[in-house]
Amino acid sequence: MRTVFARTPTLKDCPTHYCPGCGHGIAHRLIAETIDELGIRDRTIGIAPVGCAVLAYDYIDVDMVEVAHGRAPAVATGMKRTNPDKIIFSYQGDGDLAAIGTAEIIHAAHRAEQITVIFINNAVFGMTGGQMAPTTVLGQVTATTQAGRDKRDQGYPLQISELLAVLPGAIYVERCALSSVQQIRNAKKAIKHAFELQVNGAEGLSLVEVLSPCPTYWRMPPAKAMEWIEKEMIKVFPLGRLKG
Ligand SMILES: Cc1ncc(C[n+]2csc(CCOP(=O)(O)OP(=O)(O)O)c2C)c(N)n1
Ligand code: SF4
Ligand SMILES: [Mg+2]
Repeated sequence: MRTVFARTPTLKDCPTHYCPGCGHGIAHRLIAETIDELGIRDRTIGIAPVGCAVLAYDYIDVDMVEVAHGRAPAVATGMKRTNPDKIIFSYQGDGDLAAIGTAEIIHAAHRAEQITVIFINNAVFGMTGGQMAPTTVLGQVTATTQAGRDKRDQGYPLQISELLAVLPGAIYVERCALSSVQQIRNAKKAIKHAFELQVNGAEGLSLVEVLSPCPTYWRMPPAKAMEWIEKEMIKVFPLGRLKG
């Protein structure tokens, strides 16, 4: 029988711990494909987050380091500055990057660190039980906003890509989504471009924000979660290239 779709070598051949319909596995595959297509597996180092993707090092077959919650850009800075020939990427959730780690990502971009950041925005703190994140949209029910997020009590959703795009040290910022085959293809292009910039020695930080489904804590089946990204999330987090 002819193989029409195969596992890319940098994605390990093992089951993941993710819930059915979770976006993390799709994002891992896009990163692994990119690493294989660019031929950089032997010189790439990844940084795994604290969050549901804490075990990313079990799935993406490159050297990886686990760091404290939100601190990936600081660790990536040290790794890239001391190993300029390596390709350094961080993989961070919205709790990790847009809550506890807000200062780290803003200052890493401000310093024009030559790193690649994959920012998985699923609008909740998944790992800890679905609490509100800075990226939770208005009206969204979470474990800590049982009546829906209210701007008077919890403020507005934080659009971190727009914030970063104004910094001169952020050379490429794009937002994409995992809500359909077409969007997943666009996300792949964006992730590949972000890695290519670093491979080519571009002087600055590149970040790809990925709107990613969390059916478990959005309390809906996987197919509905894909629709919810298209209908609700994209209104707040418009897709496209913000910089570069
Ligand atoms: C210093 C510190 N504070 C809080 C926590 C608890 N904690 C673990 S994961 C997490 C949030 C994870 O959410 P996110 O980064 O959005 O990742 P997701 O699970 O949604 O992919 C929090 C608050 C921690 N591990 N360390
Ligand atoms: S809780 Fe959400 S983000 Fe975490 S593995 Fe399950 S679906 Fe994915
Ligand atoms: Mg999250």
